[in-house]
Amino acid sequence: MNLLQEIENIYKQAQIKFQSLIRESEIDPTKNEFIGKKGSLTHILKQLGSLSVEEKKIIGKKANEVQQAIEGLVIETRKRLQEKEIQAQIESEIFDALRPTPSKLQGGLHPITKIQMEIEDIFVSMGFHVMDGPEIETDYHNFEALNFSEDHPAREMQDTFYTDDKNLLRTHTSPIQVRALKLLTPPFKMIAPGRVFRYEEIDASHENTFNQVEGMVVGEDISIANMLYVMQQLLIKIFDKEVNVRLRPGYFPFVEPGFELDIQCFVCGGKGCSVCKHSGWVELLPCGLIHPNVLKHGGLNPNQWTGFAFGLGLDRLVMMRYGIHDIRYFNSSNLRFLEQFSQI
Ligand code: FA5
Repeated sequence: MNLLQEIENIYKQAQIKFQSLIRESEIDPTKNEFIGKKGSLTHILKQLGSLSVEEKKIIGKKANEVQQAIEGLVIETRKRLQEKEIQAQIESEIFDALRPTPSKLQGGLHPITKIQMEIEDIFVSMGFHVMDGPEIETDYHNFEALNFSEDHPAREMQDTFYTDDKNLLRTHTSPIQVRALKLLTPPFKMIAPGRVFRYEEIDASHENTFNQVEGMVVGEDISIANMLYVMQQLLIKIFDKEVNVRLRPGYFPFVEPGFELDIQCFVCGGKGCSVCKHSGWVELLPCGLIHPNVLKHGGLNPNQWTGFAFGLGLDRLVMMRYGIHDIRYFNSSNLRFLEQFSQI
């Protein structure tokens, strides 16, 4: 076979070989087979020295053309395989919302959402409205109307993020008390679940983003006994077993008198752990009789109207109900944690 034919054959082989490649990593070794140091075309080029000037011209020209053509095959093949890879990736990532998922991957409600829904049902069965309020609040609703004057030291306990226009991420659900007083005609009963935010040092029982359920009853002659009855009903229905509670004085500018209702820690059974800060008790349900100034801000006459309010710490209640030893699981998006509740 003469050299020209050999060169033609090398090109044909190269075409077939590059066409058959399926992985980008195969391109360089294949290129070397033909035009690398020990490639078949290089081998022919090395023989050019022994040819006549005339033959050198013809064979050399042909060899150069084929070398360029093989370089072209390399570029073409790389492009083809890269496009194929991108296409395969796109196809593997297609999200078909209508395709049924294997049951293990099916979504479920977050444990906090579940208990919130249960609490709403319990209160609706007692004749309460369920209300909502904005997460970005005015200073007036979050503090001022709740009897926290501008320089009140109790504001320090609830630091938060402020927007440029002096609004803030609400630090509790109590601003909905003020909104309810303006919106509803007394006598009324309402609860308002929602997410709240505080500049907080995070630990096993403190988050910077957590959930509360505000409760408020307004009527004539509302007493602490009425308040305790409602709290008791809530705890009996949520825990479905006897719960040890303790009531102690608590200070909140918007109630008078104010109380802290603590429950015995379910995580350690009262022995002491990181959740209850080794006290055996967990602060869960602060409450009290509505301060006359708050009623006035709501446009009600405190000589006629009375009431009680409470602010349940929903995350901690869920922790007690399921014996969860760290609040940080709730916002962690950890599927191993969340899946445990999807079947409950
Ligand atoms: C309040 O937020 C008052 N607004 C509650 C209230 C309402 C009192 C109506 C009286 C009348 P406090 O800061 O204690 O109070 O929070 C209420 C509950 O939220 C606590 O008992 C606790 O269960 C929960 N809580 C407070 N801070 C955190 C936090 N950083 N992480 C998780 N839960 C929290």
